[in-house]
Amino acid sequence: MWVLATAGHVDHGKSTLVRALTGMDPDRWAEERRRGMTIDLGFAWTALPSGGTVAFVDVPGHERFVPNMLAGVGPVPAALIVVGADEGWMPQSAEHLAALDALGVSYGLLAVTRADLADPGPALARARKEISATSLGEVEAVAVSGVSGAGLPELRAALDRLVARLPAPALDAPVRLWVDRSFTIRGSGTVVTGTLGGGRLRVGDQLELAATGQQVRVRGLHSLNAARVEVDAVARVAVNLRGVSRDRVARGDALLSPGRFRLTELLDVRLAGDPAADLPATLTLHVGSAAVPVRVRPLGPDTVRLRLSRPLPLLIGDRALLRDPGRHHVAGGVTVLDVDPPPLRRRGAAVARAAVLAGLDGRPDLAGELRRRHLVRAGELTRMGVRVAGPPVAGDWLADPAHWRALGARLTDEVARYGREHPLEPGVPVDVLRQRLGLPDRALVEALLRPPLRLRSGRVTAAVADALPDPVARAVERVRAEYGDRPFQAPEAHRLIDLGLGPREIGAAVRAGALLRLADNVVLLPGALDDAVRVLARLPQPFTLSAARQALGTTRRVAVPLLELLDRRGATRRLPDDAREVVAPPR
Ligand SMILES: Nc1nc2c(ncn2[C@@H]2O[C@H](COP(=O)(O)OP(=O)(O)OP(=O)(O)O)[C@@H](O)[C@H]2O)c(=O)[nH]1
Ligand SMILES: [Mg+2]
Repeated sequence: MWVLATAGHVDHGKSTLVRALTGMDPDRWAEERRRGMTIDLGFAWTALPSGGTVAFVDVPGHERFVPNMLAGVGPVPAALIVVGADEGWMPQSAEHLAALDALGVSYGLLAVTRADLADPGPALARARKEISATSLGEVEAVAVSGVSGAGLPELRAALDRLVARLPAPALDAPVRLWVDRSFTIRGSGTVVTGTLGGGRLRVGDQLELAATGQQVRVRGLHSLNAARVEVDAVARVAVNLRGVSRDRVARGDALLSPGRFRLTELLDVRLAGDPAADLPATLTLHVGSAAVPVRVRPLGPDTVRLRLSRPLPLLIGDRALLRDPGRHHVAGGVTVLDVDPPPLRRRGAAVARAAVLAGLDGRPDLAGELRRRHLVRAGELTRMGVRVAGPPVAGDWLADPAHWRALGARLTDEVARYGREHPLEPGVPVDVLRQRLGLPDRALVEALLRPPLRLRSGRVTAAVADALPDPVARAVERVRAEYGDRPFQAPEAHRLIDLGLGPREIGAAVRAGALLRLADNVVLLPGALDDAVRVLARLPQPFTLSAARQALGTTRRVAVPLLELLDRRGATRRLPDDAREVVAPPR
């Protein structure tokens, strides 16, 4: 099934056209039928010549009901724009188009209706011109009459061509069903409806209501008026919920896959439309079927921070729009850049933040998020809409590689410092290290340990220092100090000699686990193997020697034996074409 929303000025014939196409009346209310005007969203569907089904969310055109219109369009990324041949382009034609543009809707069709009343040519030319300047670009246009039926076969054929182009939904996506209606059915209880844009719903599923966090269970499902056990996106769907009373769920709420969304009240966004500096301090944010008052704080020329009056389940990259309800003005489209932005307390923080936002585009980017957040749980990133790849450093913690290396170096320093401060204690308690490094989890301290550091009865000790003769231990310490922050660069042969590390000394250090030998005269610090796998796992797989060398920031002298060692250890696999892939993440 495909879903399209209508759009267009009041009385231009949207509902009449939907009725002519589907045989169903989208105006559900007696008041709508009496006044001959759509007030709230209407729903109807029909089979297309190709056999596929298209459902319509029919929206009201009157300017008073634009918020209802936006609740219908929000979750539907394709539109049927209707313009009356007799009246032509009108204010709500423009406002609806501005809304579609702000939401980034890029699939649509133009129907110039009431073509029995006037020559459709001028209206068609004007509408096409207006539409072509938006995210919709060039659209197919058809002249029709909802009354005589002229042009309807052509419109159906054009609908078929349009839906064939619509992108396939992601069925493995978590469910975020924006509620556009809620009502009760006697004997069944609460029912909500919405447009399912991604994922899959099944009877018995456990879901979560965004507004209250309440857990609910799917008791029954309907799509196109038929009971279903399972409904795949894209679909219009009615969900009968167990465990929630009708007054606890309303339009603007969302049914969510549990634990898969972060509810946020603070957003940093990029604007397309009015300059940030021109925005009023309060506006209404429309996203999905929700409309939420927000306070606006400009950060950069086209970036602002929004404080929402109630939390919403938003993801990086979500599209939304800001509207000034008083002026009937779509202030602009919004692309969500960050759903968990840092507080701006210090002087100059806003300027610095604007500089960060200038480099973001709303495409979730794992490496960038790690760079900015340093250390973050995988689940938290997933809930922001970031696809997590590559192994965690510990538990479900992901770390920025450079930050992780710096932490490793600081850990070594702290262990040494504690040793000087408490010469009689057998090492540093893990929790002391956790606190000194400002880490949120003991598991991170343990994961940072590299020989010669060891964990013994809850304390970290530098074991090798005792096991190695003094001059060798000092030489290893020098290597660690010089190369700790560039773990994939090996000291040159002459540097090893300067340090007093001849073959025998290197042998002793390798046996004690203080150095790692890749080849004659090529040694690294012992953590380098795990760190290398972590870096390589983030490359597109498989990767070439040269890609690995660049990612590791090293030379062939190190990269070749390093990869061979990883191959032997089964961490990487060499493919017939000499490319490699990461097999097993480090422990
Ligand atoms: N002659 C003629 N009349 C039409 C045609 N389409 C709609 N009408 C009439 O125009 C009036 C408005 O039509 P609707 O379909 O209610 O318009 P709408 O766009 O849904 O209006 P809102 O929902 O209020 O925005 C009705 O009286 C229809 O009968 C058409 O193609 N030809
Ligand atoms: Mg209507």
